[in-house]
Amino acid sequence: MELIYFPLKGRGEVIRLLMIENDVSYTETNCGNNWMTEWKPKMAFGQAPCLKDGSLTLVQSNAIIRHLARKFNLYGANEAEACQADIVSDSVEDLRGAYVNLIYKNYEAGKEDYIKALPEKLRLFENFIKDKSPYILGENICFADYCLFDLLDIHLVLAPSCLDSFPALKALYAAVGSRPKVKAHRESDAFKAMPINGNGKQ
Ligand code: GTS
Repeated sequence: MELIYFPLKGRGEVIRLLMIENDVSYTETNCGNNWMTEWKPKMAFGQAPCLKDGSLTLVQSNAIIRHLARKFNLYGANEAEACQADIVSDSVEDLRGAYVNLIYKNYEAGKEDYIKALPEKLRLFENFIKDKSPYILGENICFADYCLFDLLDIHLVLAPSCLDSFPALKALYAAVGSRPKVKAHRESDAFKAMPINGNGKQ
């Protein structure tokens, strides 16, 4: 596969985790050079990431994530489980949207209020997942676990104590983070050197 994206964690990181966990051999193409002139016009909706998988060219990070989830059987064992996974991943997307807005549009003025309002938002995730462990659906990991893991990861950088009152979220974060391939990836120099966001704020 080929991941075309900026050299950022950003919306690429869940895609990377899904490929790494499933032993996909992939290359990364940095679309940051000549983005406006060369790359943006090639993207169906003018944005990256883009994933090429054989004859498929996909944009929209969540479409890419769901494609990989179907391909690697990470979409739950039945309709009820698939719905749970969708609910969590769409809720992750809602909070990611607020996070991206803060980072790119209102960081200095908005950070304090954002962090103040964060527990209320994380509490909803905690309540939704707390009956199952260690993953959202119980023993078997699904794609939304990676989405939630990455969301928690970027929020831990913004607000290092944000999980202190949320044991289920803490447990999920630890469970995904200690999976051997995830752990090895996160210990790599390339991962450590890669910024979370494109403007240096985090
Ligand atoms: N809904 C899209 C998705 O989920 O893929 C949003 C993608 C998006 O916002 N991409 C940004 C982009 O292409 C980069 S990043 O926010 O993921 O870092 N920006 C350049 C542009 O010209 O819009």
